[in-house]
Amino acid sequence: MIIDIITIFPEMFTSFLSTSIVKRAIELEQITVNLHQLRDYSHNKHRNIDDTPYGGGVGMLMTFPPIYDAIMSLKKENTKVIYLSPQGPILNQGMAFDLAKNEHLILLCGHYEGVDNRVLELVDYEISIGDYILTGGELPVMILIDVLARLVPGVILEESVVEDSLTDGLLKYPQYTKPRSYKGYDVPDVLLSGHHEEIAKWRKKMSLITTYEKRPDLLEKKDLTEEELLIVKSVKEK
Ligand code: 4GS
Repeated sequence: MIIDIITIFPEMFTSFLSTSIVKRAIELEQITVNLHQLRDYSHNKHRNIDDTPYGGGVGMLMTFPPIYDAIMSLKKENTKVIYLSPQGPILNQGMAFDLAKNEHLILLCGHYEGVDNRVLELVDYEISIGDYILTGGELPVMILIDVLARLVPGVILEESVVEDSLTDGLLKYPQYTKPRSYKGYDVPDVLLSGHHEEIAKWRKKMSLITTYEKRPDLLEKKDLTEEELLIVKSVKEK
């Protein structure tokens, strides 16, 4: 996957792109990330990319021409353009799986009070990372790249993605590591039993219970089987 980022603060990405799994994804050439300074596309000698809104009002807007020129110079046949903004649907793991199938993304980082609305005509997806207001779109773009990098085949073990929280719309079951007992805090016996079928059953049950207790909203969006409904019902009754 090729990712072109349009930003007025390319330096913000330096440590993010050179650390941990994202760094490895780039080294393995599973993703290629190119940074583009929006000011390089400015139409004036001061390299401005913002102006006051028509009709009046507070603050500044990012102007249309530099963004148009940047997107058009980078866009290819198979490109999707994404604008990270609080006005889009909120990113979730299901959307991330779909976006990870793309060959080429252009990610636009917003600033100020937003963009001239004509920019939205060039955008395929407007996506938010959550219902709060940030100072710029760089962190949302890093979050999206982080989410996508681990879904591109070959970056992390496929089993890890399958086992992730939210891959099946449920939270993950509780996990434990050594020691089996510390100051009276014990690991559940079933995990030490070596009985793989029992362990799988317990994990499935605990995944449902954990989701019911911590994120009941996720269960409402999911079609549960008869067996799963019974498990949830038995927790509700307690
Ligand atoms: C988000 C968000 C955001 C909005 C950028 C105000 C600067 C800011 N972008 N998800 N202008 N939440 N962007 O807050 O994506």
